[in-house]
Formats: sequence, structure tokens, C-alpha cells
Amino acid sequence: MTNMRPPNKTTLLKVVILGDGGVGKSCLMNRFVSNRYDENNFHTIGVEFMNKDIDVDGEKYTLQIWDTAGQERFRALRTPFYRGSDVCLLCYAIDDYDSFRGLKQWRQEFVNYADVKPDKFPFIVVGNKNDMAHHCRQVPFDEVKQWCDQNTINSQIETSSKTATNVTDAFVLAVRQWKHMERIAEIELKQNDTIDLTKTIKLAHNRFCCTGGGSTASTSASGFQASDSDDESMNISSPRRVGKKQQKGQSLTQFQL
Ligand SMILES: Nc1nc2c(ncn2[C@@H]2O[C@H](COP(=O)(O)OP(=O)(O)O)[C@@H](O)[C@H]2O)c(=O)[nH]1
Ligand SMILES: [Mg+2]
Repeated sequence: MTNMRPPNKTTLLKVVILGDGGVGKSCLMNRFVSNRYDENNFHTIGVEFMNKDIDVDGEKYTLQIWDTAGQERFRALRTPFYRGSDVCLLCYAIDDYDSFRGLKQWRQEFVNYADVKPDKFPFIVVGNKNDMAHHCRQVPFDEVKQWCDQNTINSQIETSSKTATNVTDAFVLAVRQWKHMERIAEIELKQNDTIDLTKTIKLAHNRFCCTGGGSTASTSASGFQASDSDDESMNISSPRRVGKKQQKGQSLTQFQL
């Protein structure tokens, strides 16, 4: 699919920035989108997003960047906020160890509400405020790397919204990571197609051999139909989600045989 992309096509990616209050999420977004840094101006209320066009490896993207604050007060916003995300930036501040510890919970919350598979979703870990003096650092880069390795996250970067260090690079990294995951998802989808075709043939064979198999297939198929129609994620065109639908569709095909 990737190599069939028309020349001038722009891909819209929803990017969510998560992390404890004060780590610099809003400053990061504003530095990236407007190249501005204001220590006092950004007190995020609820949720807001900004768009920014960017070229990465010769392809055009519009990043729709979603920034949050006060998740507890705005609980009801969480599902729509997370749903349909393409990339998630997990942010901590290098001078605040607790904010690094908090990443585990942010990631888990995102996985639950966005309804994604953690090891198949592009997470980027961003250590902000790396302009701070050496003695202020509480979070060693290597410790974060270790955590990323344990959690199958392979993109990690340190930034400074204040000096603009690595800010654009963090979003470029996010796009590359998204693309990498898309490729993996496409390959897996193709592999699943092949495997399931074999299963389907076997199932069809069983069904015509014994009557019991037919009624079992019928019961499970209605279950799939019901869950198919009430799954909100079906509107979203990411291959990871198409994969989900495909699997359900395949089960239905087995029944129709
Ligand atoms: N030294 C330094 N301070 C920063 C940086 N980014 C943000 N800050 C400071 O951290 C405060 C909180 O930033 P903000 O973006 O509002 O954090 P948020 O709550 O995660 O959105 C700001 O008022 C800045 O003073 C940075 O890169 N370096
Ligand atoms: Mg904020």
C-alpha cells in the first residue's frame, strides 16, 4: 500500500502528547507549531489541538497535535481524545524523576482508552527540558532507554522547548516510527490473509464432513456480526484497525462456507 501512495498526497496523523503537568507538553507543541516559547502563557484547559504541516523523507504530513491538561477533571474527554490516535508522545522532564515514573501509567491509560495493542503502536518517549544544568538532571538517559527496551518502545529523544533543541526531530521521529509500524502492520495483515485462507479451507472441509461443525460455526458467526457493528474503531483507516476488521470478516467468511 505504501508504494501506491499518489505523489502530492498529504497524510493526516493525529499525535497525542501525554505526561504529567509541568513537563512542558504545551511548550513543546507551541515550539513545534509556532516556533515560540513562552514560559507563562500556556495553561491548557481540557484539550486543544494545533495542526502543522511537515515533510518527512520526501512525503507530506499534516500533524494534528493534541495537548491535554487536568485529565482527572476532564475524564469524559479521554476516550474521544485518545481514540483514532496515530502516534503518542510520552513526555517527562529530565529534572523530575516522578514525571518519568509516571510514564508507565500514562502509557497504560492510553492503551486502555485508545484501545490499541501496546507493542504495535508507535510510542515516542520524550525527555523535555534538557537545557537544564547538569546538576538538575534526575533522569539518566540510559535508565529511560532501559525502560523503553522493556516496554518495546524503540524511539527515545531528549528535547528543549526553551532552546528548540530536537523539537522538530522529536516529531520527525514520531512520523518515522508511525511509518515503521504501518509497514509491520501491512506485512502482518498479508501474512494473516494467507494463514486464514488455509484455516478457512480446513473449516469448510470439516463442515461438510460432520453436521456438528455447521451449527457451531453458525453460533459464533452471529457473535462476530454483533460486535462488528458496535465497534467504533471501524471508521478509522489505520491498517492496525483494518487488521481487526479483516479478522472478523474472515470469520464470517468461514461461516458462509
Ligand atoms: N528549562 C525549561 N523549562 C521548560 C521547558 N519547557 C517548558 N518549561 C517550563 O515548564 C513550565 C510548564 O510547561 P508547560 O508546557 O505548561 O507544561 P505542561 O503542563 O506539560 O503543558 C513552563 O512554564 C516553563 O517554565 C524547557 O524545555 N526547558
Ligand atoms: Mg499544558
